Amino acid sequence: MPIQWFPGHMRTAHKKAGETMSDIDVIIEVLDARHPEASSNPMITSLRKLHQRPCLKLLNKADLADPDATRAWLDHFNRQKGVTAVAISCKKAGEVAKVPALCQKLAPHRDDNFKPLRMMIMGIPNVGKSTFMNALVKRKVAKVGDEPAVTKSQQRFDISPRQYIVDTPGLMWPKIDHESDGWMLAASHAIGRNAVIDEEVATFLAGLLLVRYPERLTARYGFKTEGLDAAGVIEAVAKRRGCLLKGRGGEPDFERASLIFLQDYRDGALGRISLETPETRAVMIAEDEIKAAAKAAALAEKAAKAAKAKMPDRDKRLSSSPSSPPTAPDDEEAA
Ligand SMILES: Nc1nc2c(ncn2[C@@H]2O[C@H](COP(=O)(O)OP(=O)(O)OP(=O)(O)O)[C@@H](O)[C@H]2O)c(=O)[nH]1
Ligand SMILES: [Mg+2]
Repeated sequence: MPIQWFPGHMRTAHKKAGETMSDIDVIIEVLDARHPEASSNPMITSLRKLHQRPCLKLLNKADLADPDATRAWLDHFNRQKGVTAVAISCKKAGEVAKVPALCQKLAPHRDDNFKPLRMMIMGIPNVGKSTFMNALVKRKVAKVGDEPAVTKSQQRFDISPRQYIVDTPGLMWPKIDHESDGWMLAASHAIGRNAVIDEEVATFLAGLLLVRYPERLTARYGFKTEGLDAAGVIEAVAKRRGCLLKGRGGEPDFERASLIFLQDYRDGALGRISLETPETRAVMIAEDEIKAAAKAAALAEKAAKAAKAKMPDRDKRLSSSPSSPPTAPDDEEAA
């Protein structure tokens, strides 16, 4: 089942974000550097385009992402109109401190007490928006936590008479188009736990790591990956970490092993991992398009069969006759 998560408070938060944006100069969109496109909320893009606001994309948690993939993503985003992209880690104060100057470049006319630079932090849940705000103002003004939807309302902080910043609640959107985006978001804990099954998310992540980073699995858990499938990886983690169901003859506890595996990815214990690159994303989109076309063709065929089944017998005979017009009988030709 594809993952969807759009709780009610986000609809309200989206409306409020649109209202606040009218009085904002630059949008700071925080993305997860491990899957920046999967963590790009199309509703945020639409809002900023509607309000014609420049955007600084922060590929945050770069300390957890594969540096090669991050470089490729920066090239990709920096080619987009009205967008500047940088990779940072909110854990590094020096990287955070550079951000206001980058925003100032995007709105050079807003640089005095009468026209302060007005910045707004936006993004999906749990990408580090509030951590960024705290790091920027060097104080714990916003609550943070490693779970989605910690921030529930907007909060403004005046950095100086010339600059202020607004933190906003994490926003998802009503329908995630690509199924694998939902899995990536869930793996990185951007989706509420009530909307996902951890074992399924862990199995998705295991499958991806088997293809792209098998050596990390061996390095972390000490098992060889040859011949294993995704479920086999979780089973092997269960055995290595002693996750066995009590009184069931040593059967693996998939649930507990899944949580350990997901936490290892989220904490960076598996090393620096990116779940997508511009290339893998292009392939995924092409594959999804082929699947969608096949599904549409199957539906059309089913609809045509159903329509034919409803036809009276005479019409059925006509509709199954060749499409070229029947030739006239010899005697008509002669006449
Ligand atoms: N490793 C790493 N962890 C980070 C970074 N930035 C934030 N985090 C962690 O990510 C988790 C989420 O941070 P928050 O700042 O609460 O995220 P948010 O985007 O405000 O989340 P919501 O308010 O729920 O939308 C916290 O556990 C942070 O410590 C980073 O650059 N690197
Ligand atoms: Mg927050």
